[in-house]
Amino acid sequence: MTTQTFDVAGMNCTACVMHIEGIEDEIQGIESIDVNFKKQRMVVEYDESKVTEEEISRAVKLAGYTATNRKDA
Ligand SMILES: [Cu+2]
Repeated sequence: MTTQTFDVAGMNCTACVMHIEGIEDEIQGIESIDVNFKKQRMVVEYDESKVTEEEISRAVKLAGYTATNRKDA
C-alpha cells in the first residue's frame, strides 16, 4: 500500500470534495481518498499493484479537476 499526496486544482466548493472522494468507490485498488478543501490537496492510499498514480490522476481529470503529485510540483 502506498500513500501519495496530490495538489488538486479546480475545487471551488465543499461538494467538490465529495465528488473527488467518490472516486475511491469507482477505481479498484484505491483504499481511501482524503480531500482537504482548504489546502486544495488530497491524500490517496492505494495498492500500487492494482492502480497507478497516472490512473488516479486521469480519474480525477475525468471528474473535472487536476491532480498533481506533490513531489513533481
Ligand atoms: Cu464544488
